[in-house]
Amino acid sequence: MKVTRRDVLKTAAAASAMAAIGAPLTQVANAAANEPDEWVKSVCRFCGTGCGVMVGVKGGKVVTVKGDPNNHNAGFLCLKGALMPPIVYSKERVTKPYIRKNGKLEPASWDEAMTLVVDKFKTAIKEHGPTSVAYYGSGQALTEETYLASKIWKAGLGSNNVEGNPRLCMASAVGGYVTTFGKDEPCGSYDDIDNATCFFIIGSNMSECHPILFKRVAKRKQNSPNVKVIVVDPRKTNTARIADEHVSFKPGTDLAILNAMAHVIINEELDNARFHGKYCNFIVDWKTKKKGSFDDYVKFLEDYTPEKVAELSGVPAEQIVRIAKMFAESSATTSFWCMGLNQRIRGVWANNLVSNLHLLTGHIGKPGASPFSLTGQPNACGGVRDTGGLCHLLPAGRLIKKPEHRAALERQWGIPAGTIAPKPGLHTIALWNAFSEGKVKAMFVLCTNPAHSLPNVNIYTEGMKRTDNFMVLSEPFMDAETVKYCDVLLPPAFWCEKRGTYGCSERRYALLKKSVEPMGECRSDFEILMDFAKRMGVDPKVIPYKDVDDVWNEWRMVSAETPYNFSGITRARMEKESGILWPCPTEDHPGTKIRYVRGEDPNIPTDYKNKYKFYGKKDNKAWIILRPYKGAAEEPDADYPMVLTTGRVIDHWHTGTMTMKVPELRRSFPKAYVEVNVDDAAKAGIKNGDDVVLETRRDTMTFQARVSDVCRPGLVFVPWYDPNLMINKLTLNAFDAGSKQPEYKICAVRIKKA
Ligand SMILES: Nc1nc2c(c(=O)[nH]1)N[C@H]1C(S)=C(S)[C@@H](COP(=O)(O)OP(=O)(O)OC[C@H]3O[C@@H](n4cnc5c(=O)[nH]c(N)nc54)[C@H](O)[C@@H]3O)O[C@H]1N2
Ligand SMILES: Nc1nc2c(c(=O)[nH]1)N[C@H]1C(S)=C(S)[C@@H](COP(=O)(O)OP(=O)(O)OC[C@H]3O[C@@H](n4cnc5c(=O)[nH]c(N)nc54)[C@H](O)[C@@H]3O)O[C@H]1N2
Ligand code: SF4
Ligand SMILES: [Mo]
Repeated sequence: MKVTRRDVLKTAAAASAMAAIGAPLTQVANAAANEPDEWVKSVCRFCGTGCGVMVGVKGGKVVTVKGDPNNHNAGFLCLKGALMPPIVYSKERVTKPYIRKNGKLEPASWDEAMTLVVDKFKTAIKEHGPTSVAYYGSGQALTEETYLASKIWKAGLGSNNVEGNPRLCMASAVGGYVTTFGKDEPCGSYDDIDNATCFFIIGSNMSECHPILFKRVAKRKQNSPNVKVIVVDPRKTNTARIADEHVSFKPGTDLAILNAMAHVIINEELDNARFHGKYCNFIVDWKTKKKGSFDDYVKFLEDYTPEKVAELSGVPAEQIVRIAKMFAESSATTSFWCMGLNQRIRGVWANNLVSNLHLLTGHIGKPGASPFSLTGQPNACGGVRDTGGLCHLLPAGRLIKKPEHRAALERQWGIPAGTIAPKPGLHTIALWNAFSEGKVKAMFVLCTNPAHSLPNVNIYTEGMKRTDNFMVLSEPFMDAETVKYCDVLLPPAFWCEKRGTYGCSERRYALLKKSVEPMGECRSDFEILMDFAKRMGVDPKVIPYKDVDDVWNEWRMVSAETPYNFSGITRARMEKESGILWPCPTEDHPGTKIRYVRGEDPNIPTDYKNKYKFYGKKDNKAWIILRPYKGAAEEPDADYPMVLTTGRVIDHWHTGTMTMKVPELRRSFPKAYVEVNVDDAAKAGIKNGDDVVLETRRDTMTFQARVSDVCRPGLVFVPWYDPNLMINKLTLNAFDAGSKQPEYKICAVRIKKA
């Protein structure tokens, strides 16, 4: 049957609207206007759900995509995924290198551009030492690209200044998992959705940010009416609309709510003493790692009675009791969380507190029961967390600061002992502060748009304007904000124009095959980084790669000695299969859906004495860490009486460089706005559509009001996708002491009608 583009979009538009409430999506892109010559297996460019896509190619061009029926998304895609092709051919594509001359970007040859880049990096290292150069990458770069960049800097240039946007995104989740379990990354898989009888969704707007996963949750609920959904979010999001219990609270007080739930669970004797007695330690003081007893925990929780917490948080005590019982009494509870917990100055603590509930009740390590942190970007788990693309990490969960970990990598990489510098590099905010202060001299920015995405961004764009520092940017679109500030602009191959892997939220790694040739003079980020390293004189032994497959095979080898173990995830398997979940020690291993459980997790001997082994910790026990409630960095006060929070909408991706190019997506959200509660609006005399001035201690900006019941009173929300209304001029750059992740989710603001 011949189907027109209009038909596709009609279905797609309906699908987009319905995705928000979890109604079934049609396989929109299946109804392709053009029947392609070839379908190439790949992965969606956008969120951490990691949907498999089939890229339709005709005459050497991408003409359409459809969902991969063999991947976890079972052929479904959301609108963003379905509408990727026009982005590739945008008129804004950067197709040749540029050098800034007298303030203007002028076309240059690759050789001119790279000669200048290398000259700046070499001069910086010569005059100011290796810590004056940095790499700032992305959870959207391919695994092989991030692994390579991290190795070039740490093993080749002697600089541990390797950072990227995952610091803004997943750092608190890493901190949470590592402190609780001793190892990063979720222990369950997406299949848990089909077995859970209670979903505890906190600080995640899944329906808009992980739509295809949310669809699976909604389907589970629809098919099994006993399944309960709890949504803990100060906004009544689309996710909250399917909830049995929507818990709205004063932003930031969810730490107390989580402790109050533990209080209720113990009070009602709904804890699983057999589980936590055998498999958990209670850590009463994180600094000294002092172990205590269950009784110490009970005592600690006395401060968190539902009544006390009701007063603090604004949640009725009875609702706290109800959700605690729902969580504990279900046969299998899965928690999902995302930036509402991570982007907080107590992000790591918030992560610990969710895991505490799972450990207290034993809702872990069985089908349908797991504490599951949703990853935002398509490869934040993959490229960055797993292969060590941050300033304190080495591949496979090893740490720069540990001599034995550095030695292990030096041995595996065949480089002289002592090559890797012992001191971690600068974390993202410290790094951009140092760049703005002229202390870091040369920055390589790749696959991220920091001039839009950093918090309190005016400071950093001022810093980017300095003439005594240097920034090279690899960016496919001329209208990306950071292009305004770079000294050299390089044209990268985009998504389907290159080959490599993404690792999504559930530890699933899948291959993106190259579908078409790169446009113009574009080169893959792998090729760009290899060229850079060679010109920098990095020892060929450090970068012995012909192509990305060589990098992948090295990563398999490097991971093999660790519980990550990718040995069995060969390129040949990836070509055929639609993603494999690590650990996967052998070529005939199916991949791991449940970690830390004997018989499921290949890291545990089949004759191990116990069912569970939390091998990330020396004593094989998970840690229930006693974390108190602490407020936000900038609480509302008399001058700035309201809370500003920021986040996402279903149809746009981050800084809008890609989704703003798709007419259908742009039309649905053309411009940023401010969500105001009806009562607050009435008090301030604000009507729907009025211009409203938002003022924080950083900056002032005007947005159109959307008056609704989505935000609770006292809270306003602004989506951050709009380059013309960058809310990050107003947000705060305070960060979590452990994870160094900024508190994008809470700052103080005052609003008035314009
Ligand atoms: N459509 C779309 N999808 C995306 C992305 C995108 O740009 N667009 N980006 C991807 C990326 S990288 C990420 S990290 C994820 C982010 O995915 P999410 O974290 O789900 O999205 P956000 O909108 O940033 O924030 C989630 C929720 O946190 C709530 N929140 C605010 N303050 C608090 C608080 O104090 N406590 C709690 N519990 N909640 C609070 C907000 O009201 C909001 O609904 O999305 C991924 N998916
Ligand atoms: N206010 C506020 N700010 C936030 C957040 C928030 O919730 N609120 N969330 C934070 C989070 S969770 C995240 S993850 C960050 C994301 O922040 P960014 O990473 O800065 O945002 P993106 O728009 O995803 O930027 C990716 C860039 O890479 C380009 N690109 C696409 N493909 C390629 C490629 O193959 N190679 C290269 N070299 N470039 C490519 C895109 O055009 C785009 O400019 O923002 C953070 N900022
Ligand atoms: S849910 Fe995420 S991965 Fe799946 S199609 Fe949509 S944006 Fe892509
Ligand atoms: Mo993110």
